[in-house]
Amino acid sequence: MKRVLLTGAAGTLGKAMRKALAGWADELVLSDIVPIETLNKGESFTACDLGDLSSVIELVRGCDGIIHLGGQSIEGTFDSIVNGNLKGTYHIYEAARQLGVKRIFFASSNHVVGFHSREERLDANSPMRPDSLYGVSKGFGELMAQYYFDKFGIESALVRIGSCLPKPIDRRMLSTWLSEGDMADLIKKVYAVNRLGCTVIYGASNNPWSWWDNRLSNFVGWQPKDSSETFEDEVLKNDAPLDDENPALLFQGGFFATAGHFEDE
Ligand code: NAI
Ligand code: 15L
Repeated sequence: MKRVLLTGAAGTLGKAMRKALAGWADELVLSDIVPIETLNKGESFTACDLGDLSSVIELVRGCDGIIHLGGQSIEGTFDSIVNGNLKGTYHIYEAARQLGVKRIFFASSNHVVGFHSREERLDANSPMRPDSLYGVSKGFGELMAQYYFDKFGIESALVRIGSCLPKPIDRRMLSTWLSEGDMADLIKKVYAVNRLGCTVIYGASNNPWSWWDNRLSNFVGWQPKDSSETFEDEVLKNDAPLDDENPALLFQGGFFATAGHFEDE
């Protein structure tokens, strides 16, 4: 890869991917609404609000791939989600169309399907059942990607990330955990595969308790190496089980499915 844009570069995953992808692209163009002061070799930084189309077009100019992590990453009011996630994702795709970028890694979320029961096994054909306005916004992003693929041929990986952090920290994450190394490897595979199309991929490591089946995206060649099993004893010791009656236990999205609904004032 020559010049790849990383949106949301100041965030948790952005920081982790900067490290894990060092040297992979000739230039990693970091962007965020929050400034990044210290740059490593092969990185540049451009501040940009994803909600502003003309700034996003200037940001995307000269890039040959986009890893789109930027935006609201948890539940919030509708207004808080509109700018980064609805407008922002549209702006990324529209800039890609105008400037000829052919492939996008879109950080979707497990919360697109968070209202499925934990008894179900999901694959790429399972219906969306968002558990939050945040989950709805990721579903919107996936549909935007499909539209730009069908009409303009822009390919996307729609990566329904589970819980990406250095190690699983609660019982639910024994099912949803994605290691940072497996995530970085997925990004590389997404840009290496000959034909990607517009493909849903569940972003989880090789966890024995996973709820998700990635056989429909096997052609991408991603084989996660890590497993939450390594941390099972530690998690069970440190994270008390939820009360059996807690409805969060029923749903894959956990507390996103049961937490309060934020209303704009
Ligand atoms: P984060 O909240 O730490 O990072 C998001 C970044 O986007 C922040 O640095 C923020 O400043 C930036 N941002 C927000 N609004 C913006 C705007 N209008 N313009 C420009 N930048 C803006 O989130 P995290 O954990 O790093 O997640 C990255 C992406 O992956 C998010 O899209 C999130 O929804 C998705 N994801 C993350 C998961 C995880 O386990 N960390 C799980 C599922 C999805
Ligand atoms: C997400 O989509 C969030 O961005 C992240 O903060 C976690 O809460 C994750 O899902 C999860 O489900 O664990």
